[in-house]
Amino acid sequence: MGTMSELVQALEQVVGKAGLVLDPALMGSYLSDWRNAYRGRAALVVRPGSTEEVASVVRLCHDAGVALVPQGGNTGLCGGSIPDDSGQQVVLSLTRMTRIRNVDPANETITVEAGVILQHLQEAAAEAGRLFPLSLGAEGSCTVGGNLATNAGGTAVLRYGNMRDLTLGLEVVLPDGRIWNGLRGLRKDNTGYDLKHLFIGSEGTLGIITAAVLKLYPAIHSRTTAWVALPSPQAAVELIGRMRALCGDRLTGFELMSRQSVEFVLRHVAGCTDPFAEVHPWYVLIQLSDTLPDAPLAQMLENGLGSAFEAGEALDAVVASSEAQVDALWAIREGISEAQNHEGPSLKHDISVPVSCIPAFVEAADLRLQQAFPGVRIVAYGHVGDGNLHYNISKPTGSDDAPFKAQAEAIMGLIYDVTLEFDGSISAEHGIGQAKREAAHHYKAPLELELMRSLKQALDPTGLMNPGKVL
Ligand code: FAD
Ligand code: S2G
Ligand code: ZN
Repeated sequence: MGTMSELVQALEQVVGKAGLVLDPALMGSYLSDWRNAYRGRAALVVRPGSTEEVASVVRLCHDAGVALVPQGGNTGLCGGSIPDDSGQQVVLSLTRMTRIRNVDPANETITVEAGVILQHLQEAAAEAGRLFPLSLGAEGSCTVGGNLATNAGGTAVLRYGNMRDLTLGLEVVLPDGRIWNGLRGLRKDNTGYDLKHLFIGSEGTLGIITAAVLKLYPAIHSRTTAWVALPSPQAAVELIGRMRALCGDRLTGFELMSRQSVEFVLRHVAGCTDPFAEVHPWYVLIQLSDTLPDAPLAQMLENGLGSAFEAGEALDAVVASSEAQVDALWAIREGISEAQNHEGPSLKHDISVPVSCIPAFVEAADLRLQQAFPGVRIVAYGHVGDGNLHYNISKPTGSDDAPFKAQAEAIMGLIYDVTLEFDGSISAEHGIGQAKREAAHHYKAPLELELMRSLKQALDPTGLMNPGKVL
C-alpha cells in the first residue's frame, strides 16, 4: 500500500471518523506516559470498537508496513505504550472495547474486552457476588488488556497471584491480522503449548489482546486491617512468616513502607496523617480477609501482633476500627507513587528477590548507594509476600534535577547489580517497555534473550508490533 494518507482513508473506512484521532493537538494524552517520563509522536491514533475492527486495522497497517503501538489506560511505568519520535507509528488504543461479554458464576469466570478498566471489572465481579482480586494503585484507569500485557501484580498477589495466574483464556489479534480465539474458560486444557502465556507479559510486542476469560473468586465477607511500626525489614520478614503460619490464605495484604516513603505521602498527599505520634523507621500494612462474615480475624491478628511485640518485631500497632480508617491507611500506601512525583525525578527500580533476602538486599543496596551517591533519598516500599520492592531513588534534598538525572544510569546499575547478587529480577511486575531494554539485555541470560527473539521472529517477523519495546 502507498502513502500514509491512503492508509488513513482505509482506516477511516474501518473505524469511522469517531475512531480516529488525527489532530496532533488532540493526541496529547496518548503520547506521553503517566509521569511524563516518556514522550513520542504518532502519525495517528486509532480507536477500534471491536475485535474485527482491530483485526482490520492491524492487517491494513501490516500491509502498509506501518508499526503499531498498542495502548490501554497508559498507566504503564516503563514507556511501553508510548510511540517513538518518528511520527510514523500508529497508536492503537483499546479504550473503546469495554464490553463485559459474559459472567459465569458457576464456572467462576468472567469474559471481558481489553479496554475494560480494572475497577469496572472488580465492580462487575462484585455484582455477580464474586471477587476479581487484582488490585493496584492505578486500578481506576488501567485496563485489563494492559494488565495482561504487563502481567500486572499489585497488593493481593501473595494470596491470588498476578494477572497470569488469574487468566484462563485469551482472544488475540496476531501481527498479520488473524484473530486467535482462545477464549476457553477451562481450568484444565492440556493440548500442547499453553499459547496464552506467550501473550501475557508480552507488552504488545507479539499481538494485541482483545478479550480474556478471567477467574473469579468467592466474595470476601470479613476483613481486618492493621498498620504496624517495625524496627527493620528483617522484622517484616519475621512478621509475615508469623502471620502466614497463623492465618494461611487469609493473609491478603502485607505492604512494607520505609519512613522516607511515608514522609513523602504525609508531605504531599492531602488528607493523609501519621497513624502514630512517634516516628518509626519501617511500617507494614497488614490485611486479613475471609469469605465468612464473622471469621475470627481480629483475634488472629491480635495473636500474631502479640507474639510480634514479645519478640521485639513490632514497635507499635493500630487496628482499623472503621471502613473509613481502613481506607485512610490504604491511602497512605497508595499515595506513595504520586507523592514521589512532587520530589523531583523518581528513579524506579521494581525489583524482586527471594522474600528471605529482602533484609540483606536493603542493607547492601542502602550502604553502597550512600557511599557512592551520598544524600540520595531511598524510597523503599512494596509487596513483601512477593519479594517485590519498589526501591526508588529521589534526588538529595535541595539539589537540582540535572546532576541527579546524570547519575541515573550509575544508580540503576548499582541497584540491579545488588539485585542479581541475590538472584533477583530487575522487573518484578511493571515489565521492560523501553525503560529497561538495555538493562534486560545486560542482565538476562543470552540464551533467554535468544529464545525470546526466536518467539518474536516467529510471531511478528515484520517487527511492526510495538518495536523498540522489550527486545
Ligand atoms: P498501558 O500503560 O496502556 O500499556 C502497558 C503495556 O501494555 C504497553 O507495552 C502496551 O503496549 C501494552 N498493551 C496495553 N494494552 C494492550 C493490549 N490490549 N494488547 C497488547 N498489549 C497491550 N503495576 C503493577 O503491576 N503493580 C502495581 O502495584 C502498580 N501500581 C501502580 C500505581 C500507579 C499509581 C501507577 C500509575 C501505575 C502502577 N502500576 C502497577 C503500573 C501499571 O498500572 C500497570 O503496568 C498496568 O497493568 C498498565 O495497564 P494500562 O492499561 O495502563 O496499560
Ligand atoms: C506500587 C507503583 C510504582 C512506583 O505502588 O505498588 O507498583 O514505583 C508500584 O511508583
Ligand atoms: Zn507495585
